[in-house]
Amino acid sequence: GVNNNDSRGALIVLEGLDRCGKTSQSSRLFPYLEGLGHSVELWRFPDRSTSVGKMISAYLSNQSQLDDHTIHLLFSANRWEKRSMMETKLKAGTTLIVDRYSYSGVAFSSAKGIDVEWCKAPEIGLLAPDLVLYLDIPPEKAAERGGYGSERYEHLDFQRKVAQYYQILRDSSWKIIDACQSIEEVEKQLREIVLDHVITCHKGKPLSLLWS
Ligand code: 2DT
Repeated sequence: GVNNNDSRGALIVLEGLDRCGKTSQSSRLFPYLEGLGHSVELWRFPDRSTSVGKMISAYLSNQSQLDDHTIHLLFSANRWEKRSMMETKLKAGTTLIVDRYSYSGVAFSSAKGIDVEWCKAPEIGLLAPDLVLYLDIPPEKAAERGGYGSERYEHLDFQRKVAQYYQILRDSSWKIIDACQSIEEVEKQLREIVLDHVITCHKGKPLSLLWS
């Protein structure tokens, strides 16, 4: 690898509506960075493999019902249970490409009518991403892409609300990518931005915490 002992990995988060292309783009970034000799892992939230993750998965597939606040805290707990592993990996020089993070947590729960600040509170102290890539697509366009699956949030009306809350959460550090472009064009733009950030983190940019 290209890492020396004291260089850390980058925490790179992909966000966006359902069907915006996050998952395919994450899986394209992975071999790209690996091919350049970087240590890299692909993560996603919710992580459905843990016991908390299994509760979340049952909820999303409508096999269980939970109060909106309760499921919000479970999504947050699912990030907290991975926090120390995340820090260990980053400090060991591994770059993490993460498909959804706290911004999904806040945007989706706020879209149900829960107060934004309440939604942010349990996320305070989680590791802040070095880079947030927002794959921007109008909800109507996303809905046209092979349609939604059968999970709880996969409805146009709800996705419209989520888009509004992503809008409120985004700050000037986010990189907004037009996700209506071809897969190849989006991939090309992501590669440039991501590589730049990986190198900055290797040079010793300190880790920071949410929300900052
Ligand atoms: P996937 O389809 O990407 O597996 O997402 N969600 C996700 C939340 O409501 N809160 C969260 O904290 C996270 C990470 C977004 C499953 C759905 O779960 C939503 C879509």
